[in-house]
Amino acid sequence: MRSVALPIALALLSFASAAQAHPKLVSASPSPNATVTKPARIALQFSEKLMPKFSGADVMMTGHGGTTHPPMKVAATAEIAPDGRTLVIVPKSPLGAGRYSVAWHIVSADTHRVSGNFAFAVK
Ligand SMILES: [Cu+2]
Repeated sequence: MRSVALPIALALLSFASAAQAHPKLVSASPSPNATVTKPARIALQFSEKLMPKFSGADVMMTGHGGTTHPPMKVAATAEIAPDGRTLVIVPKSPLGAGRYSVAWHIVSADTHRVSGNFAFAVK
């Protein structure tokens, strides 16, 4: 009996871990490495629902006028859109021309923690 039960247990285990894949960033607006005109908001859509309390992003200005400077944090609010899986960041004042990086960290509803970052430019 043992020789049959073990393979079944292993098969169930691998099925369970496949079902709990980590959340992924599906799309971002502005998209990574894009140059855009004054975005009113930055939207990051993930593959799974997020826990609002543990999900957020920091937006940093990293350069402007052709120069690079130490990252300067942009004042912004972050909230989860009604779909439950999109993190929306709204800068308190419009983003000026320059380069920005977005460092995001999220916890999905199944408690997986993932983080990442990308850059875009405003012309
Ligand atoms: Cu700057």
